[in-house]
Amino acid sequence: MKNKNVKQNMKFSKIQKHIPVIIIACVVVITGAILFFSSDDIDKVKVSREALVSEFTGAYVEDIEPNGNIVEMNMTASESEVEIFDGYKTKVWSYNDTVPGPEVRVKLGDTLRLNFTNDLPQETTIHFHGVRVPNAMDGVPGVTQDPIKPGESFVYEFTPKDAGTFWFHPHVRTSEQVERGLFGTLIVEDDVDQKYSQDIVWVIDDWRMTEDRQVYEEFNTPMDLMHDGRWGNVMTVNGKLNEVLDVKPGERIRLRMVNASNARIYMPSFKNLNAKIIAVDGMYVKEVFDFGELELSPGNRIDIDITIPQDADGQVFELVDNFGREEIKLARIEVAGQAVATPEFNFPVNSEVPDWTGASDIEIDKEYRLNARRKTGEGMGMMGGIEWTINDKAYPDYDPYTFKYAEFNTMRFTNESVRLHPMHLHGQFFKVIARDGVPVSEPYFRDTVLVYPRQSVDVALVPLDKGLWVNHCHILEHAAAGMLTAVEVR
Ligand SMILES: [Cu+2]
Repeated sequence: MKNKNVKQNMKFSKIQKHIPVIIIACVVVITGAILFFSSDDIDKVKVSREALVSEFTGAYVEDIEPNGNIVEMNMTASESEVEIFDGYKTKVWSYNDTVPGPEVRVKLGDTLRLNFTNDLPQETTIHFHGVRVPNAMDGVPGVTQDPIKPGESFVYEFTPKDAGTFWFHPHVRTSEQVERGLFGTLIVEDDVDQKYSQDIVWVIDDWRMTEDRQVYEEFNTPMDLMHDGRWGNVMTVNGKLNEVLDVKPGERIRLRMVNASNARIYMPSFKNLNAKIIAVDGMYVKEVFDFGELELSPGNRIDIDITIPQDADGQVFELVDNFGREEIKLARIEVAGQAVATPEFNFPVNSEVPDWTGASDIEIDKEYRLNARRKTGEGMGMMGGIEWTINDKAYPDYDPYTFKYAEFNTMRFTNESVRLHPMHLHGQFFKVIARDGVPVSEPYFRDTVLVYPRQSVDVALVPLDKGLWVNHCHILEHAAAGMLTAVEVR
């Protein structure tokens, strides 16, 4: 017995000695099992491309039945003069003699017929930014149409498929022609618009001007190309240095902002005035969010819904830009008069915008590496030429990519440079699904997304519009220096 006891004690003490090792082993095995099974295999059911397409269905129409009403207008691009600074005539290029050009308004379902004449000393075209037009109406020379020569005319005709805020500009020597003043807005109205007290467009632009208040006529300078494009020294809203919107207390305003600058990015907000973003790049958001939290890159549009407080008589609300180090005043709202009843209705959101949760797990179909290189055969140093590349190619050298029509497609913009690139895709809306590999859920579609230095941005789309569509940086100097490619939807 004694011996047995001793033996048992010895066994026990052996086990005791091994307890720490056993515990550690158990912890390792259990932790491993948790890590192995939890994130990928148990909790997360991987989404399929098919499921993401069906979630998208209904977010916007594939096509629209024209209502038979044709809105016909004549538009001429020509050299003219405008008065931006009191007492100074600034020579510009304009549509119908104003900068911005016409604010074209149609109702959803209307067909726009634009009889366009080119009276400029250069070839030109018109591109309707963000509008899902038939491919032949997209205005890209060498891709969808021949350039319109001086003295020639062209009829642009289409029925916009989406209501919202859009704009148009040339797609020939764009960095020069837009800077000289060629741009206008296309507003496609829906029934909601009639409910607002006022429905206003503010086109924000910057100009690089000389001391005698003329457009500085060297375009695509090496400095512009090496940096973030041509940033101006004069800021205008609707072509004015001090744009003012007069409102009454209680009014509810739909304010549509367009960035028509060649390169400048804004982070606009109102001082002391709450406003909600209801649409981005023309399209209603799924959930409204605070104005002041979204960059307005060249090409982008932001629509906001503002209710002027009932007790705001005599107040002034300034629109300011805080993208750079110094705050810039852009325009203002001045409140005066008897208060009016505020129109009451829900924010006009689009509940069909897909969340696309899990979309960032889908494999990236096409990566676009964005970078710059010295142009071969040119000198060294500051005066040397630079070209901006997508996957090591500078337009007109490009590698077209095919989007599968009505399927879930993904693309990644990888910015290998230290410059900003607001990337714009013609003819399609997309959604940002990840930044630097981290899933994000923006409650809205876009047609232009800002890619910060060294950042990667993943986007997804279900293309419903067939054709060959260009895809480029909307810093117009970068596009001029090669940062343009094309995708074919088929
Ligand atoms: Cu760029």
